Amino acid sequence: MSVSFERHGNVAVALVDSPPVNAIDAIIREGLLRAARQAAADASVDALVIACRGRTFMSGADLTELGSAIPPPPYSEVLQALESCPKPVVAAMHGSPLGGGLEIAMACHYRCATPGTRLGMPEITLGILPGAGGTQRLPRLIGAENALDLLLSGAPIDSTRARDLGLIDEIIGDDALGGGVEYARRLLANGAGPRPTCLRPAPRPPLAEPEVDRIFARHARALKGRTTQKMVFQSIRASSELSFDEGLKLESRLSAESLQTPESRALRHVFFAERECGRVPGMQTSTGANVDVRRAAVVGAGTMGSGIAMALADAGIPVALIERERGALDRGLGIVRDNYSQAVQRGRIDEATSRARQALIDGSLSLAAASGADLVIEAVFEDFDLKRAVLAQLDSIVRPEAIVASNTSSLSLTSLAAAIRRPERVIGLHFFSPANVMRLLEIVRGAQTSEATILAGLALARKLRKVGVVVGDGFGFVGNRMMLDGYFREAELLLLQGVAPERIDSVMEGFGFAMGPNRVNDMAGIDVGTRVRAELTRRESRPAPYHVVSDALAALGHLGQKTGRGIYRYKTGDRTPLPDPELPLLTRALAVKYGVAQRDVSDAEIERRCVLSLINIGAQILDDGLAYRAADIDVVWSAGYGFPRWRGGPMYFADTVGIDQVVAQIDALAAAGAGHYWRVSPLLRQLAATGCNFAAWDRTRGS
Ligand code: T1G
Repeated sequence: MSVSFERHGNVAVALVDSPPVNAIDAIIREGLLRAARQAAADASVDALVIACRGRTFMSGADLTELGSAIPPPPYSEVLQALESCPKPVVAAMHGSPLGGGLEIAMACHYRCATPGTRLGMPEITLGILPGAGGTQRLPRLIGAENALDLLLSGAPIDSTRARDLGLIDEIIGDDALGGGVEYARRLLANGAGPRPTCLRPAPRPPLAEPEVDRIFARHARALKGRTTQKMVFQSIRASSELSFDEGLKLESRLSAESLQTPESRALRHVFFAERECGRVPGMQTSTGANVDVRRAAVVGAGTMGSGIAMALADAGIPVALIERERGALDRGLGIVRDNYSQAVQRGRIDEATSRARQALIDGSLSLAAASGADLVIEAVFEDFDLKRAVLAQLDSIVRPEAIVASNTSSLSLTSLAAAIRRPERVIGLHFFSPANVMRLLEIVRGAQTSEATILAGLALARKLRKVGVVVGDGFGFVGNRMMLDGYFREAELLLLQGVAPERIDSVMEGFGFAMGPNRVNDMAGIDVGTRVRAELTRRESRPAPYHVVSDALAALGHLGQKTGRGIYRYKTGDRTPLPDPELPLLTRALAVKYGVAQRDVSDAEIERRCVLSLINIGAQILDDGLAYRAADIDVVWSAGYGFPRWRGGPMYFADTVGIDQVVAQIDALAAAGAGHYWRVSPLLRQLAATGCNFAAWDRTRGS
């Protein structure tokens, strides 16, 4: 970890080298400060270039430093030294100059970047207001409206866009250091001098109202329930209303405040949890053993299979998409085609990329097409006998070292694996629909799955740019178990008690879920859950009333959006849920049948019961050894099930409520007569008794 000071003739280079991502800590700040002073003092130096070794220019503040007081020197001192340097200072960027990294570049006098560079200010995704001058310098470089847009989005932009906006001056070749030095020489030859960003004119006040509204509207969905954006706006507005120094002071105060918000703590928890879950306690995750997937095959070209094929093709992996019948295969390939052409229409990819990706997907009517694959994923209809038969057939076709995966969402992987002679190479890959979009991948470990196979699953998740969480082979794995035994079951009990579905949905959307449970159920299809639960009852039993509303609706053929009627009603071609006047009749009859009393339930109780049910089953899952860490469960629920990321996931949320409180509330529900369902999980009880919480429990698990 270092910042070296090199000489390239009359151009000095401060070269940062702190793997893996050059996150800025005290050593880097100190090194840059020294370099700025040395360049200023040394008469033989005419210009200073800041560049980085490794895969990226500085990717932002070291987030592990942000928990407590940041050690000296402060960012402000380093940036001031760079900006006031009497010789031109050039930032030469590659990789992902993000957050504090980009703020350092903005304090330089000139900026250049390699063609593949992705520049951005992701702080909002961590609930942080930038604290190194970003909100004051960015508007001076690209205008207040563009700055607001970039800061609210948190997403990176490419070099071309950055140049068009005025964020960088030049796109150089692929070698950032060489290109940076060469650019500095050109600047010197042209007589260019220092050009401090802070001296550029402030953007003219006020920010244009309608444009601000449009920008906020553009990011409204992503920022639902959040507060950081208010600070961003306040700070950007200050850039045009206050002097540069006053603006910096305001930013600094707000940035420190932002770090203390519950939202920022929760978002940072999820950031690290998503990286931690790539490591399995007791396994050497980083040391090889990873099977390199060069060719893949997917059996079953339904919505799921086609989506998985696209996910593989998007990662550059050639894939055989296999179906039994021509018609089904054509439908699958049609899904692929439509998806890619939509992506082109929406400007996500260009025509050439779309063609290249489609060319990687090869339709076939024969299982023999799986013979050359390193990874075969079966994604046929969710039926045990069918899946087992497909796996048995594959057994004699696939290469002995190939990994065989099942995309089951509910069946026992261990039982399925018995169809294969080498069950150690069988794994569950539970993709979420649409598989080419959703980030979560549950990696299911069967009783005989080997370490090498699990590591290969994790490596695949990384290659597909998904977040892979290793889970045990219990009913519904982690996500669906918590949904069916916890959240959705509670939502159904509320229906039986006479609560309107739209109220349950609006309370849970108010809590921060993207969509309430009843809307999700209707969208996914009521029959999906019914089928999964039928599988469950072959293995385990659940006390009544267990999902009796869904089962009754499924029996009536009210399967949700696809039939125009489920928990809600729908007009043809319209997905807006409308109350179904017959639903209360159905729920009342079922309530009588199962002895459930109908009563008034407050919004607070709706929220409490839905969330506590998640926490309790989550704890049970940890007790049963089906997830390694509470934080893994947080990742599953925030990445795959719409739990608000800014609340950190259900287990983190439990810690913020207080484990004592959680246990007391569940005990109170049990005492109120809700019965067996509200038995506190032993782990929760134990944590409460020892004054511990999930974060502390995770720390005892190691990685
Ligand atoms: N701080 C500490 N560790 C970090 C880190 C950071 N900023 N970024 C990454 N890591 C670790 C990560 O935990 C992982 O560790 C390893 O690096 C590789 O990461 C003052 C306040 C740069 C695009 O938000 O988006 O600047 O698990 O697996 O896929 O105003 O990391 O291997 O032990 O993600 O190639 C703003 C966050 C900070 C950038 C690389 N910056 N990082 O992605 O690798 S706030 C960010 C990323 C700030 C200023 C404010 C990505 C990446 P381990 P990785 P990757």
